[in-house]
Amino acid sequence: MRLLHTADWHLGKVLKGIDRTPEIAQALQDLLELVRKERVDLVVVSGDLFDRPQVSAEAEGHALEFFLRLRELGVPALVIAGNHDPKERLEAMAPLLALAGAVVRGRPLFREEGGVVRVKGLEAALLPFVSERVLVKQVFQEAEERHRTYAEAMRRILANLESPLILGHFALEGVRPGGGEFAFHLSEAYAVPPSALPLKARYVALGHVHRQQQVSEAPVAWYPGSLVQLDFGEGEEAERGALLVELPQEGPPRVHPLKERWGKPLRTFRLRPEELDGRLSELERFPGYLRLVVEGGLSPSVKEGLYRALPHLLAVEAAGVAPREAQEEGAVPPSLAEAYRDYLRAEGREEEALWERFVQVLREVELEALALGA
Ligand SMILES: [Mn+2]
Repeated sequence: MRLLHTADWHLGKVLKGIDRTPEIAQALQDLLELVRKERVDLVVVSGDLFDRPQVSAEAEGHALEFFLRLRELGVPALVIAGNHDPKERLEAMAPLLALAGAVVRGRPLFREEGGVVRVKGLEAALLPFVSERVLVKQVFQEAEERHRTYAEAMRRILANLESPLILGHFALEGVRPGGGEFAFHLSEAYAVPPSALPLKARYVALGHVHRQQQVSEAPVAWYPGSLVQLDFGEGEEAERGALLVELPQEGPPRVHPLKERWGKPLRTFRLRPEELDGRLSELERFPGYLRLVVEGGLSPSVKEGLYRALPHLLAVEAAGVAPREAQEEGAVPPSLAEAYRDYLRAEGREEEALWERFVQVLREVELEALALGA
């Protein structure tokens, strides 16, 4: 059996006013061509089809077209919601997409509830993203078990769903972040230990982290990465794209990263104000989108002149203040929820209700930020 494994499309992504949807749609067109040419049997989409709860009609249209064209090719698909997806909307669309041969899951289900499906003779588990509190509540239903962690809940549900193929949207401990993911959902509270992956799985098709990488050998688990470079924080050279996975009747899967690259490059140029004139032609020629980080910053009028001269310039920042710069590659972003809990503890105020309220507000802010395309 030959799988095409993809994730993190982020249709509807708007980066500083630029709609990236056409670049992502081009990637999807090319993937369809690959499905045909490589005689793919099954397409696997491991979450984050969309960038936020409300996306443009155009973005939604591209997703629907993708599955309808797969149907024309006679190729079924398995789809789970990621943390960015409008999961209720995906659930609502599921019966319609089922007509196109795509099985779509917006929320996690245990095996006995339909969390495991059979497609072309292959058993596959579908584990969409769900927030920590919702998952813990779903898995540990007894009130005295509510202190359990996301990792424990994931271990329990993964064991329940154990199947030859597993789709999941979460960060495995030790993964190298791509830089453009939502930091809170990569934090320690959301890290799943590799030992939680059922050994009997033959291939674990992950989504969530935008840098392509293999994260486990037993069982074999990969992130395909995003289709395009979504954010300046994601390295221009970082691996990304899609994976072609051969799953033989027996023996280990063979995973082939596709060499195709999509979308425009995003590059940050760091320079001193006096270097600007000398490097202007280099900036003009750059074929992608630019961000300038200038030592000491620039006056509003110089900035304005630059934006006029360089239509592909998306941001001018003063050195040292860009928040993303603080996140060194590979560093584990701190969990605000954890930090607040530590603070309360240090203050001698272990008030669970207060902490819960904080997490709730944090989540609201988070959703708001996603809605703004952050
Ligand atoms: Mn994502």
